[in-house]
Amino acid sequence: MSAPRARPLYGIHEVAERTGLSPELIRAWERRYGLPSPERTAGGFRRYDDDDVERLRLLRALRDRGVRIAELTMAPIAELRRLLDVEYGAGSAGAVGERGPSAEPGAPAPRLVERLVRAAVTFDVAELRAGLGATLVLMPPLVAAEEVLAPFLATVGDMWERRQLPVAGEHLVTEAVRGALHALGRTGIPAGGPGAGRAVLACGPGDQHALGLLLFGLVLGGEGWDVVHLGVGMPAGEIAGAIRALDPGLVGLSFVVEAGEDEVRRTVATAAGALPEGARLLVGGRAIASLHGAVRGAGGVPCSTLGEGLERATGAG
Ligand code: B12
Repeated sequence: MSAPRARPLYGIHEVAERTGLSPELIRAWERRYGLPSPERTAGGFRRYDDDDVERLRLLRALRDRGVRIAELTMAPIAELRRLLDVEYGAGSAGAVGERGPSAEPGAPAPRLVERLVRAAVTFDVAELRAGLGATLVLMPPLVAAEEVLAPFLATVGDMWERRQLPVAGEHLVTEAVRGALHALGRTGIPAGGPGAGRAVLACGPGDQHALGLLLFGLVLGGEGWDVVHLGVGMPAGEIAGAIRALDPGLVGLSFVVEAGEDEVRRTVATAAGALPEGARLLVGGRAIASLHGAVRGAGGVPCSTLGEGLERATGAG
């Protein structure tokens, strides 16, 4: 018989603080792997005990050392500690500090970002491809997208804006990321996983910023969605026509360059009007940051991050 469960103590934000994992990722692990399975208050809020926090800290440390945590779903805490100490030579007490191991200078995600930025700046194409390959092979899609590719692309974008990287460097990076995603088939894994439906993704009318949706496609593909990219600069009527033809369970729109509230509202409402019954319409991108009310009013679900998009895609919260 298992030992009695310790008294639940922490809310999800405190657990996020203690483990260095985002609340979105903690919920995603629970949904995907049942890890951990916290108590709920009468109001439905998650409450985690010390064992849950310890398990999440250990899993984060192992994941940061390149271990696929899907393989550790059933492992007891003692086994996770042993793995970390013996197989990965960490010494669990030291390796898993209050903020979690990604705060360590040697953690893989920041190291990969640094490696990729260096490759971009020096036009080292082979190293760029190798770094992207390592990211996509070693890390679960949400982690690869949120912790490596998004910060990498944001850094490259900032450098390009400040003229620290030529246009050619920015294009090289965009094409390398696109190429790596296609090569690994991560932008369009056929339906069959937990998502098991079709997702149609499009940039708003006149918007040429493709990378946010490319990453969202990676994340959705990892969950089994059959991802169809309509690409950049899509007029509202065209998006609606494609939705009717493709019959998706999920539509994702991105607005990065400011289009104005009217255009966002009109595009979202037109897409919402074409949605099949039960399908969801998620809307993201920096240009909707102050337009969440307008997006909701037009029938869309505003999303601030890729993790939130994934949560909304599956209906979990
Ligand atoms: C690269 C870039 C471009 C490239 C895009 C290349 C490509 N293939 O995508 C090109 C050269 C085409 C371009 C053009 C322009 N750009 Co530009 N661009 C950028 C830059 C430097 C980086 C954007 C980027 O790719 N970031 C990386 C991605 C991964 O992050 P993201 O887009 O923020 O998306 C994240 C989230 O928002 C989320 N997300 C996004 N969409 C969605 C959707 C869903 C459903 C979900 C769940 C999540 C989600 O996921 C991502 C990961 O976190 C930004 C400045 C910056 N540093 O961010 C300017 C920027 C976005 N551009 C800007 C502008 C003005 C333009 C131009 C008008 C001309 C110009 N001055 O350069 C044209 C406009 C073209 C058009 N009509 O769209 C402005 C927009 C400002 C504004 N207030 O509107 C910015 C902010 C620069 C600036 N500081 O002025 N640009």
